[in-house]
Amino acid sequence: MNHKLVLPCAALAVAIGLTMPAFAGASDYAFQPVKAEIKKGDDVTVAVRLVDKRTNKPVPDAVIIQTRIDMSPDAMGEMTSPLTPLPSPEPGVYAFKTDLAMQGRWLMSIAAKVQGEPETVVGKITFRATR
Ligand SMILES: [Cu+2]
Repeated sequence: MNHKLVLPCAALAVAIGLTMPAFAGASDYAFQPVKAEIKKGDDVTVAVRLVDKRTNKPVPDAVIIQTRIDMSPDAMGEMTSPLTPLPSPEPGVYAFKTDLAMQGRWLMSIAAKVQGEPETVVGKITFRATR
């Protein structure tokens, strides 16, 4: 490699790395509960809306790569329940079937890939299972 090019290239890489988050990043997106209170029971639907915080618009066609729901907000992090994806009820809404066997708070962790966003978008959404 030409010696004189090494430094400018490194400087450019640093500049790009520093300026990118100002334009876009995973923090531009947020997951929100469609309905934060759900009656406890088997085969209940939990749904989250993914929004672009810059425009407040829902974000459709994200690829959900990881999900988990557990009772960690009520100190029962080992109490989990399987999540089965359901067809999206409306653009930007991601729904899952699960069993909320116990009354209390359930934390859903979700990771998604959004079109045009290189970073993985993650969310933590609390649902309250009621009697
Ligand atoms: Cu529990």
